[in-house]
Amino acid sequence: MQRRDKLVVAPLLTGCGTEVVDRTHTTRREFLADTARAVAASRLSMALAPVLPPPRRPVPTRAQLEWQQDELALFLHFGVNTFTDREWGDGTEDPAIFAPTQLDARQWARTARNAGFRAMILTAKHHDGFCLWPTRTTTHSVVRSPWRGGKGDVMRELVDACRAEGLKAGVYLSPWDRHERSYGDSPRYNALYREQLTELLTRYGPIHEVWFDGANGEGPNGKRQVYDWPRVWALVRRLQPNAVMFSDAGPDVRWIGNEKGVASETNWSTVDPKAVPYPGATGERVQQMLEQGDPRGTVWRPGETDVSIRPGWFYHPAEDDRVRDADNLVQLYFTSVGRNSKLLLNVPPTKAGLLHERDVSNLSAMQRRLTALFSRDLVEEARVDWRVTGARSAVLEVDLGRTVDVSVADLREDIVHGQTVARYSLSGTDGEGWRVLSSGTTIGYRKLDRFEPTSVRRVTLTIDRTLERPRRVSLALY
Ligand code: FUL
Repeated sequence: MQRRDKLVVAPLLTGCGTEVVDRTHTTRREFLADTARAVAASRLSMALAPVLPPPRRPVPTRAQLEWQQDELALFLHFGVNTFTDREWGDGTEDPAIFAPTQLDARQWARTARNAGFRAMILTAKHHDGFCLWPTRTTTHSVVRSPWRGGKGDVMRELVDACRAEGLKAGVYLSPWDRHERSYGDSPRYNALYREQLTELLTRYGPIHEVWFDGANGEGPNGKRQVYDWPRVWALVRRLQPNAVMFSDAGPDVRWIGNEKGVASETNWSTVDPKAVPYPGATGERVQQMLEQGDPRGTVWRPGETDVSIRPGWFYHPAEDDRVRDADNLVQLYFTSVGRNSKLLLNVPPTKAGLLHERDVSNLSAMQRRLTALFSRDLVEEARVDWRVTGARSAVLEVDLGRTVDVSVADLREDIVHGQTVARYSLSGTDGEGWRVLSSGTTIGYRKLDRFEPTSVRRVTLTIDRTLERPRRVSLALY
């Protein structure tokens, strides 16, 4: 008697589902023998099967990649505080005090573009609740100000200036609102906040970054406002799918953990999203995640370094002599962009509505310094040899063909494929002994190392540890 059985072979490690093998058996013994052979074969295939590739490590979205490649964005803190000379308004300010006499967003945009910046982000509403655009949600706005006869719209002027100068536009909308009566009445205020966002994200064309700060005070009813971040984020995704959202908790870009302009030397663009559950969360683990990211992180969330060119975020005449100079600004570039971050530099407009001449001239001096510094890459005409030396190590050897002085190394991973370097060192020789020029941990989008000018003819970059099979790292020397 012949029986047809369907023998089910679980492929275990092959990872491609269950195979069904059609066999013909004559006796029960044959069936058992066949089964035993199949099990042995499957064991063999277990032994021979390649180990499953580890889950893919995170990579940036196109928006996150472009955001990082832009390197520099200008932050503009402007509003009633500019006129009261304060940092935080309390919401009782009379809208009539907002009266810039020469507001010229083209001057902001030209300054930004000439200094190498690629985007501008405006505080459309700060904690005082005064709206710089004619919103339908409140009368506490430019509509009640004498500026442009109550017909003005700073957001519109910013966006138009960005378009005219080839910059991207972004918006800051403070969730904390010290003017709004519904603040603290959580569902009501959350609905108003979403309406404000909707106006900002539907009236002005493409917005490339939406900036959320986590400030969360008490409402006039004494109750703490509970923000509904998941709904806010979903709204932004729907209205501006190409925008990146910034906050401590991302979801696209994270805060770098301080406002001094200094990213951590170790800076992974991946994070564990559970470690910073909402903007404004505090704690040691939160702080470490913001500063350093996490090599085992499951999401791509690069860090943004926000800092002001002056001590305050808003313009104060008393700080005109305390504007960061070109040296200081170049240093900021090294400690932000040069540490796998992006620099969001605040340059606050004056009461006139213009960027102060001191700030403008220091920015353009910074740009000249950076252009001069990076004008000639000595590796460009050199012989370069890249070798993978182990599962997690590699070496890049450069022969410059002649002895030259170097003082800056510019290292880059191709982050389209993610970030993998965890430790490296760079050494050079002019023919007599090798000297360590710099060493570090992460590289990411860009790592800039400055060191004492050193004469070298050959330079070796040793990648000691990576998280995955090493991918080529690029090196430029200046
Ligand atoms: C902080 C605010 O409290 C400051 O005023 C400023 O806007 C800064 C960028 O974010 O949380």
